[in-house]
Amino acid sequence: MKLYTYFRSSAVFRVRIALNLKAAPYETVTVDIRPAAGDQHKPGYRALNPQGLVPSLATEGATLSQSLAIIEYLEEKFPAPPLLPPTPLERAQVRSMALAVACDIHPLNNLRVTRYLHKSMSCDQEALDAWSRHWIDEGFGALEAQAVRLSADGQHMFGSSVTLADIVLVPQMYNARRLKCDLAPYPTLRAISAHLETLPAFARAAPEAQPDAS
Ligand SMILES: N[C@@H](CCC(=O)N[C@@H](CS)C(=O)NCC(=O)O)C(=O)O
Repeated sequence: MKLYTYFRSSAVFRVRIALNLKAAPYETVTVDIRPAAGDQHKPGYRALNPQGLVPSLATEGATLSQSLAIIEYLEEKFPAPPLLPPTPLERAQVRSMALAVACDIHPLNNLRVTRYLHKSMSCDQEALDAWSRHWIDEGFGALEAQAVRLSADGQHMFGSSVTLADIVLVPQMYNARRLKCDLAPYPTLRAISAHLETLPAFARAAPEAQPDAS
């Protein structure tokens, strides 16, 4: 498998964690998404991923996009260890937390959105940071309440083992710290993330541990 990656992308960070947890072998190709490089917009990459976003995962003669679809693919191909709990109700609870981040927080802070706000709406960096922090704050408030209800040990978003919800939380916490969000109101999320970040699969997936980190 070949993962198209950029070290600081939180969507790719999710996939790296899942690949590590599954001990699935993969190689990487760097797609530098910074405006000066703009590799994601080049025709060669667009042919693989028409959205022009990372991650992409080349596998079995196809190229998959969307981090959660890729992780669900990995879950089916490599069932151990499971990233989703056994019952339909529990799986829906885990997906609900993962989607709250992946659909309702992360897209609003994405590069193409903040670039549009800057270029077309004349927002300066201060306004952009305030925008990003607002949506993280809004999302983390609800996520904290869900984690309080669903975590069994204060170290995992759901129950007492790693699930998809944990895989999505840690990269979003990384973003929140980069944006200097006030995380004091989210003690449960902070404790869970602190624990997860000590696990080798998460530590090896961290942005600063990537060969393209700069
Ligand atoms: N929903 C997508 C989001 C992918 C995404 O937004 N990737 C970002 C990096 S985290 C990206 O490629 N941004 C490039 C750009 O905005 O031009 C997923 O989960 O894979």
